[in-house]
Parts: sequence; structure tokens; C-alpha cells
Amino acid sequence: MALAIAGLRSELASAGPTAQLSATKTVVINHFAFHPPTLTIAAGTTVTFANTSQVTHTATHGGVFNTGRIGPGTSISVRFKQRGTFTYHCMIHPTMHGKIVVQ
Ligand SMILES: [Cu+2]
Repeated sequence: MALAIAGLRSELASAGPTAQLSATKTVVINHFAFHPPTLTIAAGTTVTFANTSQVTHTATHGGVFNTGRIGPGTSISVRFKQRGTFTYHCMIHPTMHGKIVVQ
């Protein structure tokens, strides 16, 4: 998996200062699903949404975060500073759901 992600273009989405280093976790988007469907992280962790599928997706939570369109073979990173449980979905494929738990 690390090899598959290594070559992806990465860009930062969402708000907030990003100067300091922090842990990074990855959610892989493929087969019209988010993997893992539930990801538990510490506050301050950056989550990279890596789209390894052939179609564009988003990871969207109304209000807290929205990656915007993630093209095939690309990724978008979001830093989670706020604790809570955030369910999200793909705006293009509303049946795709995931959850980020920030502790
Ligand atoms: Cu999608």
C-alpha cells in the first residue's frame, strides 16, 4: 500500500496552519468505498484521502471538512484539530460513507 500511495500528488485542503509536523493517516478510496470505513485518530492528525480508483470522489462532511473533488490517482490531505465523530460521504456517489473519530 505504501508504494501505491508514494507517487500520488498531494495537496492540502481545509483550513488551519500546517507549519508544524504531525502524524499522518491514510484513507484509501477505491471500489466505491472508503478504507478503512472508520478511522480513529488523535487530534492534530493529518488524514490523507488517497483516491486509487479510476473515478473522481470527494470526502465531505457538511461544515467541518470537504476535500473537494479528488481525481483518480491523486490525494487530498485534511488536518483534524477538532475532537469529535465526523461522518462523511462522497458528494458524487452518495452511497459512499465513512467516519473519522478524532480523540
Ligand atoms: Cu465517489
